[in-house]
Order: sequence, then C-alpha cells, then structure tokens
Amino acid sequence: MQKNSTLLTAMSVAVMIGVSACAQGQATEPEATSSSHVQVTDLSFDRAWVKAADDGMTAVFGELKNTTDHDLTLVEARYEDADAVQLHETDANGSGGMSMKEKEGGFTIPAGSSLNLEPGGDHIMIMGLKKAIEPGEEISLDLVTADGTRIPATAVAKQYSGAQEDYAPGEGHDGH
Ligand SMILES: [Cu+2]
Repeated sequence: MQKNSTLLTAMSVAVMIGVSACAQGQATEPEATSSSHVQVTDLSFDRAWVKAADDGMTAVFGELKNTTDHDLTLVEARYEDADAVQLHETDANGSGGMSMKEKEGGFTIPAGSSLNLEPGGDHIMIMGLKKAIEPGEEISLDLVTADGTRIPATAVAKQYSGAQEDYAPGEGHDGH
C-alpha cells in the first residue's frame, strides 16, 4: 500500500514537472524509484547508436521521440567516460565542407513528433573519451530536458567512417 502510493506520487510528480517547473519545490525527487523499472518517460531515444572510437571524439545518433502534447527541449546529455558532451548541429561551412558546432538552446522536439539525430545533421557529441567504445558495446547516457527531467538511454556502438565534420567551436577555424 505504502509502496503503491509512493509510486503514484512519483509518477504524478513526473507528469507535473512536464507541465510546470514550479512543481519541483516540494517534490522529494522520484530518485527512490530509479532502481526499479518504472518508466515515466515522455521522451524516448529510439534506434540509438554511437560511432565506435578508440579515443578523442565520437557522436551519438538516433530518433528522439516526443510522445507528449507539448514541445520538449533536450538541453544536455551526459556520458560518464568522457570529458564533455555537447549537443551539436551541422552546417555547410561556406567552403564546400561541413562543420559542426554547439546548438544554441538545445534540440527542440515538437509535440507528438520526432527529431532524427543523424550523420551530417544534429547529433550528440562526446568529446575527450576516457576509454574506447568498441563495436557492439552498449553505452549508457543520460538525456536532460529543459524541465530538468533526466532520461536514461542506451546506444549501441557501430563501426562508421562518416560523420567527419570539422568541429568549429565559436569562430570558424581551419582544421589543418
Ligand atoms: Cu559534433
């Protein structure tokens, strides 16, 4: 009984956070449920994959699916075994190639719709790998939306030779 009502509270809190950030104050975080498999996720990351890499940078792709009736914004992604994770967009760099940079304001996924993260487009950039990501390996990520919801996700590593866009933080630079 006690357990059930706690669960219900956690679920309605999670729903409320989606509607109003103000709900956070009195909520004793639904942290207690994190060890169980309760899914309160209204954003899913389908067919997620990561480019296998020994070191340096790599990128995560897949389909971000918003099943709510309001827009969601992904503002942050976290991955333990790297120095930094950024949300990137890719643009023509004006000299015939492609370059990528941090997407200001994050990724917006429209209500009831999807955003595809794919090579040559938006992607989650992992920088400063602390250990290799081998093909076939599954990595765990956390996605964080603008309302503070944390969504655990996994991505399977694939060998992939594309997605070699230059990284251009701030002003343009040439990669050589
Ligand atoms: Cu990138």
